[in-house]
Amino acid sequence: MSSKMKLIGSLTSPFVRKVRLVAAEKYIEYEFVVDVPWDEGTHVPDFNPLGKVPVWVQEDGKSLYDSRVIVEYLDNISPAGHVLPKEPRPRIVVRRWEALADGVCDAAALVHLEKKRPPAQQNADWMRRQMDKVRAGLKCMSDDLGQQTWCTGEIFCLADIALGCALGYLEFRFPDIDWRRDHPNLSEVYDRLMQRPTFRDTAPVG
Ligand code: GSF
Repeated sequence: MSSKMKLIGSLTSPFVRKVRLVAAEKYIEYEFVVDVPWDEGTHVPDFNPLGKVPVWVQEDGKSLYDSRVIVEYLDNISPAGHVLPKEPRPRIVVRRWEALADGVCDAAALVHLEKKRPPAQQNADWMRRQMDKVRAGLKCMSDDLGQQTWCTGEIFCLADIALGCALGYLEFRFPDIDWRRDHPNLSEVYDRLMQRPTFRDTAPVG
């Protein structure tokens, strides 16, 4: 018996936001099941052995993860609003943008987790190492974006979605990182992205 497709995730994860944005930009219907993997009674491990969100559950009950696989799946199942180029070379450029933006989120999320530990157990060197990745990643994104409208030029695509999720996550969890001052072009592109209802509807809350 097939049921509606489901997305399992939290309202703050930048990786979950990336999937929500792609589904919204492509008018894909699904049920959003809010489940925070850190919560005591989470069901996430029942759908993803890695215990991470997002997890996409297909009509036949099969789970998909991680966010990059889910995004590629969504882009394939609906002809509307493609977010990934079909041609190999431009496609790789977009995937590298996604890897850079996701990597900034990975590093930032590790620092966010480390800060939840008792102060005596927090490793300053580890957090500094991760924040160096965040800062270097921001500089690379700013350099690569330059003065273009979107990451890969004149067309909005997954690169911009991934970039927006990273910037929105930093704004939400790390207000002390002043990327808007350090990189005015990133500030402009995020404001441009936030003019889209899909971005406003998926901004981190909580
Ligand atoms: C990363 C997902 C992830 O780290 C993806 O989907 O792209 N490569 C994966 N999710 C975090 C929440 S958050 O920081 O976005 C997660 O589910 N962590 C739970 C855990 O046990 O690590």
